[in-house]
Amino acid sequence: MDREFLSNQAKSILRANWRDGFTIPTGKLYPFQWNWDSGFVSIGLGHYTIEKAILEIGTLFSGQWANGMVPHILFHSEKEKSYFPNYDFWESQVNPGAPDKPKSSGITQPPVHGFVLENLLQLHPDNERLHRFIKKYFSKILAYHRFLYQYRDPEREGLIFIYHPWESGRDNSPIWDESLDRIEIDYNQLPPYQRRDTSVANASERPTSYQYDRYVYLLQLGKKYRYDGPEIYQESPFLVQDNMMNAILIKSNESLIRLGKRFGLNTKEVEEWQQQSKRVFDQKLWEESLGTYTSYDLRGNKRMKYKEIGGIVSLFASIPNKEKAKRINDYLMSLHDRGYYLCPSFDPDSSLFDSKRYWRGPIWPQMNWMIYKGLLNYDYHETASIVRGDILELVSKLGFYEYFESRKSDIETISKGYGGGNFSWTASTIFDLISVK
Ligand code: 9WN
Repeated sequence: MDREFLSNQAKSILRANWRDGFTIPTGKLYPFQWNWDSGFVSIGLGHYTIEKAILEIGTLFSGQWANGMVPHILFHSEKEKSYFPNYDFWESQVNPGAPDKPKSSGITQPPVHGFVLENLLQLHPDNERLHRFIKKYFSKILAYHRFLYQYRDPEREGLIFIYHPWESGRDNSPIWDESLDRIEIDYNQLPPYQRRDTSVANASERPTSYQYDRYVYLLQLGKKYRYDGPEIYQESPFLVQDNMMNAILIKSNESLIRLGKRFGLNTKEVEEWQQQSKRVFDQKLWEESLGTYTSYDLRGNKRMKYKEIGGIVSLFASIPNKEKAKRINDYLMSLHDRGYYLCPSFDPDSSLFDSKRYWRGPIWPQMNWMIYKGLLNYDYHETASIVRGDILELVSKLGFYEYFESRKSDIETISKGYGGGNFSWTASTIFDLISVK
């Protein structure tokens, strides 16, 4: 691995993807600002321009709704038409608390911003501008978490739900299949639409039309109820307490508590959420027979019994005790020993595994970044170094793609990664990982 070459390339990708105050994930496929992408990007930017790192998050929160939600996409340009569903399909103005500008989607994504700000502070402990930013944005992030606990946890259980696979960040993971299969599409009711992604990326690496119809169905359901109505909880066929969404929320809560204490801000509310969430996550989602944390299907009233990458992110949020963490670590090492790059996004032993298709098996850089940090929380240095080394090797060999092949045996026969190229979170997380000596 040529460290200097990689970091120069990473920097030039982040520069090229920078727009006016934010970074697009990749030129052709995703031409707007995405919520959790922006968080990861800010960490990379923080290494060489704290001003842009701050601006990235500031721009994202300019799209925050009055109810506290930070949307999963901000459509800063209304002229850019190359993405579906665009702002005119989402119609965020159905919710009176959605800002008129920027236009946005109506759903959210994993709330990474608390831990992102803490990471920036670790990089720049004495930067006064960053201190001021954190003090100001603390309450905005808190309002976002409050939205999640109020609107997405109506029973006040301590775990929040998602009602669209796009909220999970792991769009077409096989864990969603059963919930999506519940949806009967009436083609007289489904509005006509035209996908854009398959004209930019290889269709065999993207979700199928069966899945896309159901994504559109759920979007329409959200829109019908202004994207935050209580009817969504009552009616949505897709209603899941996602393990990763909740683990990331817990991780960001933890960061907010530390940041709040550092800057003398009130942390009472977030400490209360945190206490309950951490305990309930561990009790409700751990599946002993699989040795991992699952997601919970609120519609089907059951754990979704799959081994997949979301459960591993629990390490990043310091949720499992030592015994549980050991089972997760042993599992990762067994995959490594059997010729997989770490960490495949889905269980290679399942018939639903696909090492090439979106979220059904490939390796994702930002996931490796979180899992690397998570393993270090438990002193699993060897596994952590494999997780870091594998993603650096994949990017060195195949380029700064969105995601990568997970079978080592297949790697000699391919010359590039999958999905979008010159990808921002790939550049950003690689930048951060190579800064570790
Ligand atoms: C829908 C931007 C986003 C990521 C998601 C990833 C993919 C979008 C899509 O791209 O989702 O949000 O059109 O497939 O699954 O995690 O934030 O990079």
